[in-house]
Amino acid sequence: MKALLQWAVVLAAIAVNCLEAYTAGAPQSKGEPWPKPAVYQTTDSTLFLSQFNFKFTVVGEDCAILRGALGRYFKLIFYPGSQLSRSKRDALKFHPEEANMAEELLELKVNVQQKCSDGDFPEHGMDESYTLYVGGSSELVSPSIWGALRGLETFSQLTYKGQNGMLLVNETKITDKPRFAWRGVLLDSSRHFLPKKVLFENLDAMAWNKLNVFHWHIVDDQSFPYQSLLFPALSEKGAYDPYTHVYTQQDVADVIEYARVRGIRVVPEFDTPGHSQSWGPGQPGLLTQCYDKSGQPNGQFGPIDPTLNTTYPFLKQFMGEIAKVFPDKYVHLGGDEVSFSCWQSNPTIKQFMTDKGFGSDYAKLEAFYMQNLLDIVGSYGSGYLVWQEVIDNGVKIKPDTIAHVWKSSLDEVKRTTGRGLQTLYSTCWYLDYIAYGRQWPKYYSCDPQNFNGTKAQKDLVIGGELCMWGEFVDATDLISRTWPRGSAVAERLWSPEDVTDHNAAAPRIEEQRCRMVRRGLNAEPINGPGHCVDEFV
Ligand code: CP6
Repeated sequence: MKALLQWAVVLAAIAVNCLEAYTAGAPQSKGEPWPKPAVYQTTDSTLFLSQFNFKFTVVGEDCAILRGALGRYFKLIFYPGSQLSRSKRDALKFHPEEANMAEELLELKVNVQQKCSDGDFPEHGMDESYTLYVGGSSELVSPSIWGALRGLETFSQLTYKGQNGMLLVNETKITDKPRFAWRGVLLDSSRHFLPKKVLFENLDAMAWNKLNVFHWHIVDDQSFPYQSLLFPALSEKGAYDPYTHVYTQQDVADVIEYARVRGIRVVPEFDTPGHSQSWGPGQPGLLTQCYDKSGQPNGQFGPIDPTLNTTYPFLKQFMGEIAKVFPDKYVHLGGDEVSFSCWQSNPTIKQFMTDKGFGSDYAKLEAFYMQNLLDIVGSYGSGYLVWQEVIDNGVKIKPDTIAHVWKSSLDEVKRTTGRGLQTLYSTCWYLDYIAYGRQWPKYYSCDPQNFNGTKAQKDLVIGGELCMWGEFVDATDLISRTWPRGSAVAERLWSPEDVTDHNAAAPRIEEQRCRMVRRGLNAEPINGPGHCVDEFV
């Protein structure tokens, strides 16, 4: 009977999949950008490019971020996939005798209008707009360096290899800017350690999809890989391995720098008072002692103990360090999934509840803790995000707090924005969750502003984040599980509201996937059977 049922499920899956069939075998190399630009006019008029003659010319403001990007994009355009051997690269080289095209694109002028400095950091609400003209006199114009980075990505995507192996670009006019300011990826380096190399790969992929926030869920119950300056025992005792499975201060700085020059912010999350088991060994006295029925400590620990007068001085020092180490104005303070059973078992906490007049409402104790934590972090001038429970539990929050909705429908977004809070949406983008068949149209169709609310409420939706929780994800599967399904989220967050037709998007996301593979990323197939032109050459 059970076997029969399994067969029924498999057959149903196949049937559904056939209905949704999409033939991925079409030629993908057309130079269609992903995510789709706000205004995108292209023609059949074609130019060719060669690596011997083409150059970027800086005609506006100049800085090291720009120079670095020009180098990266030159390589991505002419030598995608640094894994290609020298001889294979030579085989792809431009052969003048094949040139029967009328025009060669010799130059792209790059015109950044506002001064950029070598040490600039991307920030929430930065200007990422640009205009790009490719044709007679090609130019990329952007107010800021961040828009120039987005425009260079688009330019690189417009180039494609023609029938005779030459690199081509169509005459095109683009005016572009993001729909949402906050377009994030959550990675979890606690459930499994994620080596720097794979974090870098993921940051590359984010830049290729115009995503701009790396939400680093760096520690959690299972391990504490962040090597703290002030409290080194946290990772000494809480990391899976205190030598190999830690992010040193240098590692953290390297990740922030790799992201920065790509216009990506790094927002760390230190999730408390729950999800904090790994803090216990390195900071004795921080976690709540749990008691058994006979009133004896049972040797287990619960969430951070909100009643001890040592808790807040520790948090003040620790969060002070975090505010210095991570330059972004925002830090994520967690506050999700706090289990009350250990708090309920502890006699000191029971007494504290009585003294404070909380009765038996432990959400009030959680709110008390979060209140103190928010005041501490606020005193460092940081802005913060919290998971939705913190709002649901009625914590008095600063008006600039960002609510992060992860477990409820858009009704919750209606509520949080109704209370005047900026809101970030993730519920529909749990990409660590996998299933058979084409899943991306579902991610593509989810719109964080698709609730019944006022214009003011819609404007408070600052964007969204895909979540890649780490229980079943490590360096071996992180990339293929995140990409290219994450590209579906990226287009939803960047492109205009009316870009919603997943049938029209299918050949374009197919090209984006093949582009990422060509650039050396292990992005998985998402449209069923097919192939990428140029694969395995
Ligand atoms: N870890 C933390 C998690 C989750 C959350 N917080 C989570 C909950 C439910 C699902 C997936 C992940 N693993 N710290 C919730 C925000 Cl389905």
